[in-house]
Amino acid sequence: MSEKQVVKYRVTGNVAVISIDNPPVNALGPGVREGIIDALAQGNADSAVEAFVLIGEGRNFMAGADIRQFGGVRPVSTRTSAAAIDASAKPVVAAICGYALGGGLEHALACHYRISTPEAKVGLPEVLLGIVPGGGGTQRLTHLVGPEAALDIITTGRHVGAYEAQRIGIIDEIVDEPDFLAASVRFAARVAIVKPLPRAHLLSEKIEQAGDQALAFDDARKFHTRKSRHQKAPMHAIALIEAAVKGSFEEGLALEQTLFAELENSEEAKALRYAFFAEREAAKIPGASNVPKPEPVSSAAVIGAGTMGSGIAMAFADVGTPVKLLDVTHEALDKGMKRIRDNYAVSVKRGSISQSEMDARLAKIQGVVDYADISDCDAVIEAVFERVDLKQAIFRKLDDVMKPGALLLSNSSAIDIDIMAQATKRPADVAGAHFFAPANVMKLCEVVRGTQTAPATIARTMKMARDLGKIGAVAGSCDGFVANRSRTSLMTEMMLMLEEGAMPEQVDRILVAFGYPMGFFAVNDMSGLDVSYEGRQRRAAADPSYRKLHVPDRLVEMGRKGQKTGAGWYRYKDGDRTPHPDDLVKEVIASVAREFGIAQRTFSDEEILHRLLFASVNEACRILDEGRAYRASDIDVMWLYGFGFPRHRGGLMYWADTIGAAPIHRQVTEWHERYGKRWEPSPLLARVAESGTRLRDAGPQS
Ligand code: T1G
Repeated sequence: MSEKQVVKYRVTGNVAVISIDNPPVNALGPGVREGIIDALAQGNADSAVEAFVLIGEGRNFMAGADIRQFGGVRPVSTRTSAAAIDASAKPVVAAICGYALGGGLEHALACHYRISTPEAKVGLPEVLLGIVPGGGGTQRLTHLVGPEAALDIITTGRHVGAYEAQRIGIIDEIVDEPDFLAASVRFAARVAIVKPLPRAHLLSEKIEQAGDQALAFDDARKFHTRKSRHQKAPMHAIALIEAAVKGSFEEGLALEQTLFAELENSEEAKALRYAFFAEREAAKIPGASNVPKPEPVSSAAVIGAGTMGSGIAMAFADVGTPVKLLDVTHEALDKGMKRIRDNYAVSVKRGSISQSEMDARLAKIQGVVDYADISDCDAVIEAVFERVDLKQAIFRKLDDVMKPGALLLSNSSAIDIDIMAQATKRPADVAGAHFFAPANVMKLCEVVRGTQTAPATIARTMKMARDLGKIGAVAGSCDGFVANRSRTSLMTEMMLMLEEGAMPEQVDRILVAFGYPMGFFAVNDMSGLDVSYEGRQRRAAADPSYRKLHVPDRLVEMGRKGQKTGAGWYRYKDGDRTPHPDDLVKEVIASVAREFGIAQRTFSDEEILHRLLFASVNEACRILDEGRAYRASDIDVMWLYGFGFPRHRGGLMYWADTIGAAPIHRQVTEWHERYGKRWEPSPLLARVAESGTRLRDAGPQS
């Protein structure tokens, strides 16, 4: 069978159209770069051709290099095919629809003109994959837009919309016409006679205007030293932009090639590539291939105007979906609406959104107190207190009022979804949609399937999450579902290690050094030690075997609830949020240890890190063994997007593979002998260790 033609060439009038046809996103897979070079040669040799249009078939221009090809051999580099465009004797017009990202934008930057549809987006997201642009993008973009804009775009990897791209000089003209290709051909015919060809790398105006950017480069380095502590790519990107300002184009290309090669197979880049694909794999639901394409949720209701309910309502309003926020009293509703207005006002003050955007989003949120007012919504999300009886009553009510086919969802973080489903006559329509606080900010939405939840319900809830800009991942219904259940083991271990002598400040230092933005004790001081206190007391009262966490209990009973009381795990000076270690906490720990006869000792940093993470790795293996998660990489997605696990480490299970299942299993077995049941090794962990396979590839069948 002939190799699929990924680059097509045809001449219309005096314009040769080069179109990329490599679904699903026109990645620069095998044959694309070669095809572009061949088409350029063909058109430049044809006297009837006076200009080119480079365009993508389907929804996108080009999504950049084929990320699956990284680490392998690429016969032709983006640098080469981009250089062929740049050197063309006849003008090449990049006609951008959809996305032009990475190597895709680099090809467009090498073109002599760039036009786009109004909806187009461009960007150089390589740093998000732990690398730098390798096809001349750092040099050409800096020449085109100047160092300041180049620093912003390349070190953040963000997408730039068509109008902003036009304003800063990436896009020459925005074409809002039904036949974009025909308009592109007309544009090319028009510029065919313009000489000399405008070549981005020859433009120096924006660089000269910027003058000495030493301060800007220093500021960028200071910012990324803090923000991207463990990542080389942003710092290398800064060096490349500086090279574009200070040196020749050829020198800049050479440096780009060197730094790209250094990063391409770095541990950071491999982990970030894994995270990229894990996120997309999480969207795939086994056994749902015959489920029809789910309808969007075009209207929603949220029950409960508390912190979570308000945040969920904002998430819908943020994407323009009308949402009704229901609470049983006007007072509660007014409080929730005020919270929403205050949150938006903070965003306006910060400049994240404009006042008009705030007003538009508020207009999407309607407060109601009567269930009859939400009956027509496509989805309803219950977000009330974690009380079984209350949730059951609500789901009985929803079953009565909601239109057929509506999604009946619970934001519960732990209560078995089946309990809510059994309160209805339509259990197939019931699922969990577990958002993470703050719900309008955190990207993870844990979609929880009850035993009777229909695949179509899961698929539509996952689409709802994606349309909200969230990352959905499916969890089975068990205590704590998957994300919280896998993390609770870590939190328990963290509290118990205190009794053995590991101090909060040591644990937090290790977690920050590992890559977390904040230590967990400092985070607990922010959220409040009292938040989980009541739940622990209830569990202790209900379950005599429950292992009480004496140290946090004592602190709460002493009134040390965290920042809000000026002291918790740390002491805080008036008005200052800087955590200061407190000898009084050490005394509480020592007192608990004495009372319960626990020997105090010092810990190595490695033991603390391994005690914390191995506990969760073992729990994640139990979760997979029970079939509560489809795949280990889904758990990694939950940790990345729900708990801020350092992305450059790939995820919990990806990181565990850097240690190895066998050493982890040996250590868990040793701790099982020392500490008892909570450390009982998961049989799945034992099987993976025995088989020598990877934890990140594990699934229920492992
Ligand atoms: N390579 C390989 N596969 C890709 C891909 C890529 N660049 N981009 C997407 N896919 C797959 C994806 O895994 C999924 O596969 C399907 O396409 C749909 O993706 C030389 C070296 C373009 C904004 O970082 O940001 O260029 O799950 O669900 O929501 O200097 O895809 O169906 O099997 O995300 O419409 C730089 C990455 C590369 C862009 C579209 N480029 N892609 O979003 O679809 S490095 C990127 C995206 C580079 C140069 C350097 C998004 C999208 P499957 P999707 P979408």
